[in-house]
Amino acid sequence: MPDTSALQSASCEDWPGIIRAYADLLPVTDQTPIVTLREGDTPLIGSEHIGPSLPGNIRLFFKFEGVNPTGSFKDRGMTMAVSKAKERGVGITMCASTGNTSAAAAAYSARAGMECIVLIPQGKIAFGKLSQALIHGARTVQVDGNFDDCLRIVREITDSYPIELVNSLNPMRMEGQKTAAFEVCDQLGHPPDIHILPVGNAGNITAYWWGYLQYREVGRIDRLPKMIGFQAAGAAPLVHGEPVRQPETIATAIRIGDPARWDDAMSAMTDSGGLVDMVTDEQILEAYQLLAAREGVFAEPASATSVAGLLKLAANGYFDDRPVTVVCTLTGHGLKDPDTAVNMLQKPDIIPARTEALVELLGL
Ligand code: AN7
Repeated sequence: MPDTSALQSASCEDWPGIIRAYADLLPVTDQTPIVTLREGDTPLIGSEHIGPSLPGNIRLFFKFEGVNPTGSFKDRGMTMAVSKAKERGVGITMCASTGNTSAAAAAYSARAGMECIVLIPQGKIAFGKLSQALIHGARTVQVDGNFDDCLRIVREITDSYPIELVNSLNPMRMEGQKTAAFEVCDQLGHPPDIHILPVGNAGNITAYWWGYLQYREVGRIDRLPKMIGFQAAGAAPLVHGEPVRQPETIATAIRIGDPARWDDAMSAMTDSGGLVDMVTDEQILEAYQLLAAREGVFAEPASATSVAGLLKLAANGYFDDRPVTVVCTLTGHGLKDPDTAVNMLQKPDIIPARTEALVELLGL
């Protein structure tokens, strides 16, 4: 007899996706239709180069969220948001996005048989992300404005029409994204001492904190990490303490001037004994290249912000000689934004199709 209970794992033994894996800690029932692409269970990769090269006594890990089904951490939130919307019979989802949210919303809505509408800042999202929104069939609209303008319009529309907002203002998005903190604890066998994240709309750092708090509450961990957020210097409202009207950064994913989860994220960082700071685009690109060239991990520029932040902290003497476990979340895959990689590096040499030409070029 086929098993029809929605909360049972599907018949294969694979990872069942974050909702089934953590159903006891999420607001789902066996009535919830689970819309999943088997997101989560992402690797916690030990650093071979960057960690050992830093002063102090740092055990460094990368939580590589780029290997989720649509290539970013947004899938964790979206499986929850779309499943719960489907449970209530909603037919249309909508979001504002710097790219990754729209990719995930488009994919999970397609999977659920729902329509999806995405608003993106014109010309300011990475090409891979645009391709995802389009190929998954989302009604994709470019706005002559920035992310904050897009989100304002989306809030107004979803307040007035029966359309589900699937930005991280939606509490179900936060529920899903918490599971990344659960996984980190399960993978390490304990919580990290310090968790560093890039901050844009400020949902993810908030969700991790809530995840750690819940894991402690249910007794699966007995202490909490310090939460440290890094913003891009041209889009650092939390650092300045006021909205940035014209945010600008190469890390387009976090080109956000007025984060929706502002207060929650500040509480997460303050309550945990962490901090918020910023790094320049140069520091972001340096970390981006270092991760790819020395660790073999290709994450998108916004993701490298966490590592750039770690390098900045280390250079400023933040770490003493006590052993610490540090996790940097790498939020999205580098293939999302191939243009940034190709444009910052030397173009490949071209040779005629003769072996001697290669021998000469390589100086063999
Ligand atoms: C790769 O897709 O806001 O602080 O609209 O794509 O939770 O916003 C993306 C954000 C970090 C920041 N890294 O997370 C969107 C969007 C990557 C991202 C962030 C984003 P939040």
